[in-house]
Amino acid sequence: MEQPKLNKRYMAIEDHDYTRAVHAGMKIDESSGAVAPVIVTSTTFKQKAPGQHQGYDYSRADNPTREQLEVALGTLEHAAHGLAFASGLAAVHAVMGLLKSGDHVVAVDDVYGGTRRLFEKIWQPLGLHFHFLDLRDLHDFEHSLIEFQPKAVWLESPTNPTLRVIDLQGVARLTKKHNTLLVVDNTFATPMLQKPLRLGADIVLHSSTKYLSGHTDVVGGSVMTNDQGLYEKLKFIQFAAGAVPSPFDCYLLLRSLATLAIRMEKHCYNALAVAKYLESHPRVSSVLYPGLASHPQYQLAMTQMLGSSGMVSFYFDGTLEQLTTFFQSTHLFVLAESLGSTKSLMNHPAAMTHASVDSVVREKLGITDKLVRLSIGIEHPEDLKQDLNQAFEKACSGKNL
Ligand code: P1T
Repeated sequence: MEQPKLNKRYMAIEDHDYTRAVHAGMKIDESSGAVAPVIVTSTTFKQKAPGQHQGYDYSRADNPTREQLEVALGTLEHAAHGLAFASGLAAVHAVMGLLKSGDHVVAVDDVYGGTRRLFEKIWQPLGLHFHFLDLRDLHDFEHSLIEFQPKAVWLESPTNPTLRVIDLQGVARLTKKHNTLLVVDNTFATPMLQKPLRLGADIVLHSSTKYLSGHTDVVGGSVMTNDQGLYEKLKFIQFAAGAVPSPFDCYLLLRSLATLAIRMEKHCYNALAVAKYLESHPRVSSVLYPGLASHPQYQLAMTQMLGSSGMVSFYFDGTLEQLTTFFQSTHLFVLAESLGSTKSLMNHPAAMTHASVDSVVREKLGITDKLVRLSIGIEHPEDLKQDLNQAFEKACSGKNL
């Protein structure tokens, strides 16, 4: 088997991030000496006198297990502050709470379908104005800042599901110039592979459900920032609106974060191997993966990311009937929503994660009926390639061909 070279095309996670991932937010419990995080399930805490407590009065406001997770989340993004939410969309919703009716938002057009739905179905009727744009062209982007004077710019990079890469430093330079808040959804890259705050973002957000959790067993969201004022507002929204994760989910996430660096290393390695395999397959018309030299923003990805992560999309060259057979024929890849798991997953964005996006918009973005999104897990890459291979064969052999 040809080994991808251990260089920037594969991954170059910062040395200390391996250690940070293991130790971030971890503290020995002083009362028992417990090394693993203690799950504090109590919703309420005894007060010595009315209003006099030991830092915790009610778990929606503060909880010791959540606090450990929030320290860990902040540490991994190299941020002063981290906040944990009940889901990625709860985190998005909380950040949107910073804005008010009449404000404009410029958002990347290829944003996760659920984020777009939240913007269009919940926040737009409340008076916010959204402009969904291709943010790859910085000239057009600056023009939109001048035209709409948005209060916030919202982007993902790489985007979901077409894996476009946006120049974060270039965008940040312009949002600073035009005094606009820059929010980056870093779910696909994770802090191991990309640190948007360092590149100039004001707020970084994650669906912790994905790589941060990594085992398809926690729904969560997180928000990180270095800005004290923004943190205080977001902390208030977290407390007042109450979309907090359970202490058990916080514990699971803390446990998962310890292996984030080594998982991401393997996701990157496997994804490059699978992307190269797909690129040479006759039933694949094109592959979208920022780590492939054929990706239009390959150079940019190589400079702003430390690895291309585990998401690979491709266009199936065959009929829809054949594609359905392909989806039904894998043994390792599971046809399921979500991503970032140790297990490999596959998704048909047009019918699943992005079904809520208007079909004309989908088509324009390249989210066609033939687009397949793979979340490459940490299995052996040869097994993954073989699994795809036999599924292609089943789908495209005999009378189906
Ligand atoms: O599912 P939830 O934890 O609420 O996260 C929402 C979310 C936010 N941002 C990005 C980039 C996402 O991909 C998601 C969720 N995405 C999927 C479920 C998916 O399969 O793409």
